[in-house]
Amino acid sequence: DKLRLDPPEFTVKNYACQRRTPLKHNNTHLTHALELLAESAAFGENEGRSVAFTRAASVLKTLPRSVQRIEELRGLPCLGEHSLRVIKEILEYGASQEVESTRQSEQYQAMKALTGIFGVGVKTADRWYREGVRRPSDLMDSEQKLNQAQQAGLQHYKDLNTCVSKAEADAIGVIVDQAVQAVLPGAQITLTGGFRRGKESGHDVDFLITHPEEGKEEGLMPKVVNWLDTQGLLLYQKTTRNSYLESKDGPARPPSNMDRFERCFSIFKLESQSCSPPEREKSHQWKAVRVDLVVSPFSQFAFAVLGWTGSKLFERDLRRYAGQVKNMSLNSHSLFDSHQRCFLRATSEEEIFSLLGLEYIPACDRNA
Ligand code: TTP
Ligand code: MN
Ligand code: MN
Ligand code: MN
Repeated sequence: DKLRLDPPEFTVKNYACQRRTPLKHNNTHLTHALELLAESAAFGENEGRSVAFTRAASVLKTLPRSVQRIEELRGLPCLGEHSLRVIKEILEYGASQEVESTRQSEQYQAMKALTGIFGVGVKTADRWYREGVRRPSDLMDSEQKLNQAQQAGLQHYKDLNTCVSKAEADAIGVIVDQAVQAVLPGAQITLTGGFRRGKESGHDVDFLITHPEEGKEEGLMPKVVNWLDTQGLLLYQKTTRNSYLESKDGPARPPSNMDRFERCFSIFKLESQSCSPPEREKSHQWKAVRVDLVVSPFSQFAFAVLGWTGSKLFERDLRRYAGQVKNMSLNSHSLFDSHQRCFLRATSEEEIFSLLGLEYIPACDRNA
């Protein structure tokens, strides 16, 4: 048992917000497998199991080199028995039977295809699956009632399942900035989501809009949306107004991880870029791109940027850490200290990390 006396190969902190997770790492063959199991668990509405696999994958992303032997993982957090078994199988045989059979299964493939339709969540996809629907095309001539989002999602299925490039995200940024400046000069837009974390492609483009003069941002979204729509740039949009102030349960305890900013889930009609590739000319000259717009009051901006930069697991662990370790409550609007019974102000992400007693993690290292 000499092995047991050796010091652990790696040390990794418990919460994703306590460690650096770069975009590129050395264990993608393992993390892809675990993330597929996480996705499949989510399709089965087993959130606990899904998060467990996601956490296990995330720990492997922080390791400085590729794992060769299961023994190297001794002492690492968040690696449950099931995840370890899958990792071991892949290290020994090159693949996991469970992962491969899940990948091939009719249910996984159908759920993947159906939840890939904008506006379709796991519950709807699962109901359709039980009614015999397998692919988006099955919905075209079926009796199934589709809401407006789902109709748009089906109509633009191919485009919306083609990755958005950084160049396309930047082109959208130019348009959003034009719209925002036209209706409220001096307003500021910030690219958030995966692109802020340094991703080279994404499933959508996320923007946060604010104005340095508190209050000027009120009612901004409908004006921006109207400007974009008038220019013929929107294929779909659903605007939700700010529900922060009028809610009864107070700012410290939002009902879920959903925030209450004025927001717009949209589909942009993006004209193809100047160097239009030939395959575009054959079909159409534009591409449907999912864009999320969020408006934040200036006083909440730092919390909003932090909350909208992700990754989802990083956000989840930030909030869990705040609650479990610091007895504080963090969301995209504020930080509440339950012990002192007061809100803690911050004007930058650095300040929020510091208030939480955390080392600052730059956006590019939040790819947990
Ligand atoms: P996403 O756009 O879903 O994810 P992403 O940008 O990290 O990755 P992708 O490339 O696939 O687009 O969400 C971005 C962030 O926004 C994420 O950290 C969670 C946050 N968010 C909220 O805070 N509230 C919400 O209601 C939603 C939908 C997202
Ligand atoms: Mn995104
Ligand atoms: Mn996403
Ligand atoms: Mn988004």
